[in-house]
Amino acid sequence: MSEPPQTAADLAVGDLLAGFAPHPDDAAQRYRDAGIFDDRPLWHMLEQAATARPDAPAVTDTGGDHRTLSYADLWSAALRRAAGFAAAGLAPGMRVILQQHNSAEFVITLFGLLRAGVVPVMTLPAHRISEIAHLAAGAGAVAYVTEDGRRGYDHRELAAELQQRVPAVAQVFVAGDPGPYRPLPDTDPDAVTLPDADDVDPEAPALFLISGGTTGLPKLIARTHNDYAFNARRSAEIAELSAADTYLVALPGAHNFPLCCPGMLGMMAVGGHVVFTDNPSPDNTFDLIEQYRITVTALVPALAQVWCAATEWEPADISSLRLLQVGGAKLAEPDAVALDAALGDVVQQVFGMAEGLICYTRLDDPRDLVHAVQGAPMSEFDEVRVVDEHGADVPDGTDGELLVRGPYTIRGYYRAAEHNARSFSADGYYRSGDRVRRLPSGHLAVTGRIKDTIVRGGENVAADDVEENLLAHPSIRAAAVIGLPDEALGEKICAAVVLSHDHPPGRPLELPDVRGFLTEKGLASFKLPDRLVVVPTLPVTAVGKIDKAAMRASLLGP
Ligand code: OOB
Repeated sequence: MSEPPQTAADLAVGDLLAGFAPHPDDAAQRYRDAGIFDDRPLWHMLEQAATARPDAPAVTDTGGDHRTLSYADLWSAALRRAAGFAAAGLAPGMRVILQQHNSAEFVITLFGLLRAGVVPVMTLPAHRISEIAHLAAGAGAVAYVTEDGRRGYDHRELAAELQQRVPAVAQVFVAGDPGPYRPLPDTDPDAVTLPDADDVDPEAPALFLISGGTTGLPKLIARTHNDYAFNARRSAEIAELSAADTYLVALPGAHNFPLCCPGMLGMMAVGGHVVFTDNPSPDNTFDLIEQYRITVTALVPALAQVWCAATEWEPADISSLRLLQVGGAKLAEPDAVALDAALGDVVQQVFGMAEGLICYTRLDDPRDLVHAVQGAPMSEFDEVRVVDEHGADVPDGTDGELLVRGPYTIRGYYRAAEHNARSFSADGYYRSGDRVRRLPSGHLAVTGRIKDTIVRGGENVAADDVEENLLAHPSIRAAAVIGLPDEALGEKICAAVVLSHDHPPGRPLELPDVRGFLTEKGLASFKLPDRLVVVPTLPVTAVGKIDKAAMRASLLGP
């Protein structure tokens, strides 16, 4: 007797799993036994909220018409979109590049894809052809879901280039004016067959996040139904979210932080209201906070600093804000203190990564601890090690590299065997590349990046060491230090700085001033910058991390 023919879904799911590194069975069972893995598809949380609180507001757009969808509206829109994708031939297990700005449409598309069993690759609006083509090829994507040119960049042009470079991307769906492509599809869900919850392997990838590395091309991070749902639920617990909360998505919604830490998925887990904006500047967001009585939001440190300053002049009443999460890059202690003073003890530090581990300061931690550390792991099942350059554990209070393994941390990047051999230990720990110090309480302070060093004349100089000392200069508000090629030294130290408001206008800040200051602070002479550039702002990546690759490129010239 011959085997039954394989369906498109069988083939696509098989292909999805090729190159995916799952949790070992015994670990997954342990997490299941502990209730961490609930063996449900990720979309279950929206379906459940739509059942429990159908009429409650789920999502609001603030870009155009301030449209609000209830949970029942959102779920039925997601089902129609799921049916549309299924009718267009997208089968469960297939991968699709998703690139849409913060909006209700973005959530409808995301849950439409999830409900159809299609696996979205969560790219950011700022990604361009080099990243999108790389991610599409790496994921084996068969479609690109994006938007028209109304937001200052025409993604339909990117689509044309993408289909040339990665012909497997056979279909393009466009929000707004589709041009030569297809509009976002919506169909009667009764007209097609969508997968049942039982058809979904909860240990298989539900979606792909993009690694936040600031050098090289991004890598694909497969997050499973089980691990990502836990990420959302546990984060919501720590933030003490309830249906009474309103969360403002001000960072790009496809990033792990506003998506799931707790972000919009955490809010769905409790049936709260999510408000979207594309414009995180205080003149816009403060009005939204007042209008919607926003209680929680998430920012990167550079934006948080802007918000802090704006409390001086923005008239809007933002007293509803009870939790301001700051993460993605290190929040300097004085900035944390200033934020709490300006906004009323609302700061929560978040140290997280798309690869998994999320650390939060807790709502009842003493404020001076909240200001000084980046958080403690969210789960007791997180296995954190801090190791020296030989891989040996260091005692608490000593700097070392953070290694982590646990229920929601990946065991390998997707389809990246060579890279995984370097980034993961044989026993499954992810080598984060972050330098941290652990306190006896379990809280972590991030002290830098392991590999962010400059080798100057044979001496190793940690960039963050110089940066931290530069920040102590009264004229310097922000600083980034990179190595530039030098014939004599191998590398020389270049410091890019942004002047503070205290710097006397009209007087340039010169290299000898800075070197003198650092010498007085006791910095070794080989760590002193060889070159100083004063810049209006430091270049940042799509999610606000200092972009040292871009800095290097602009300082080296063409
Ligand atoms: C978040 O995720 P990614 O994947 O964009 O970037 C992760 C990296 C970390 O390995 C670390 O180097 C840095 O970003 N980072 C921080 C930090 N939070 C992230 N460095 C110092 N202090 C912090 N608080 O950035 C991310 C994901 C989920 C929640 C929050 C941030």
